[in-house]
Amino acid sequence: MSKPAVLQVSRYPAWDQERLDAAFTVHRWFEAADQEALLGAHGGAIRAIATNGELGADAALIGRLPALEIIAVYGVGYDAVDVAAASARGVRVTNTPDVLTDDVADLAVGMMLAAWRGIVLGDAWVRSGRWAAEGAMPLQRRVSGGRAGVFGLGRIGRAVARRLGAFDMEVAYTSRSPKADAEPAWAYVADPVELARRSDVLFVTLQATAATRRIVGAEVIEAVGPDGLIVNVSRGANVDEGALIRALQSGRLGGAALDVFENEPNVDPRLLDCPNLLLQPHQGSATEATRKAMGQLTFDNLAAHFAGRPLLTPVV
Ligand code: 8YV
Repeated sequence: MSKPAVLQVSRYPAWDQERLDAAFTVHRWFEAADQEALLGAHGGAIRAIATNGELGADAALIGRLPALEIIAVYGVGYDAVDVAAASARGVRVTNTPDVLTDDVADLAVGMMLAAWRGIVLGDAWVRSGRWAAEGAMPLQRRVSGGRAGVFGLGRIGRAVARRLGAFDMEVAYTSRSPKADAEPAWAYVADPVELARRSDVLFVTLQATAATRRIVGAEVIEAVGPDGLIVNVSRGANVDEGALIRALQSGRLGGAALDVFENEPNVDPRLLDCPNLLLQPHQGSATEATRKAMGQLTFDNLAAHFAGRPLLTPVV
């Protein structure tokens, strides 16, 4: 029996690539010199798209694949997939929830620690000889006992909030509604501006949708304020990057730690000159163990689909 044809939109680690190549006839969109020619030659036979959180699959691509049955996303966020276009055609969509939650939460809390304790500065202080030449580095900010806001109490937001308990932080959160599985000590604050106002650090952990675009705008950013910190591990689109840059430049926001950006991987060059800004290259889930689990789950969803078994982690 011939192997199902898969359009591979994003590059995967070698271990995932081998498994995919063994099970499917894989057409590599990401390295095709002529993507039109690839579609012309194979588009009619392609039954699955294998993609990632950043690249997804838009309506135009979905529309070019008449035999498409499933889109498997290597990532929990599927905002880059046109889910409406897929479900209108009965195309299934899967993602990789749960397996990456701890890693993303670890990085979020790590970025807070790094930002407030000046860990990057401290490293440079030793390496550059400033310690020996000038003495101790400037005093930094205490983390333990602070007030944290978690904007979006989904899986990742909850994992962040749980970790903050270990730092004796006061935790409040915003979600569409109070969450039954929130810990009793976590206060529900419906209004994001109010949440920001009462937070020393605001974690942006909400799933990105059209409705959440730039939801962390000037008003929320300025409510975090000149002594506050914003940590974003969700999607760049959830934050108004222009407003964030202006607030950092003018001191209306104390600091930010960003793992995600509006235009990845080409970040706005103005960010590079902003004070008190910690940058990471969208690496929240990027540990070997987690990426292996994500690759396995992506593959298992595809394999289940073609074997006629229930999908493991369907979105639709
Ligand atoms: C990955 C992500 O960077 O899970 C997500 O939504 O954005 C990340 O885990 C990505 O999907 C892998 O390329």
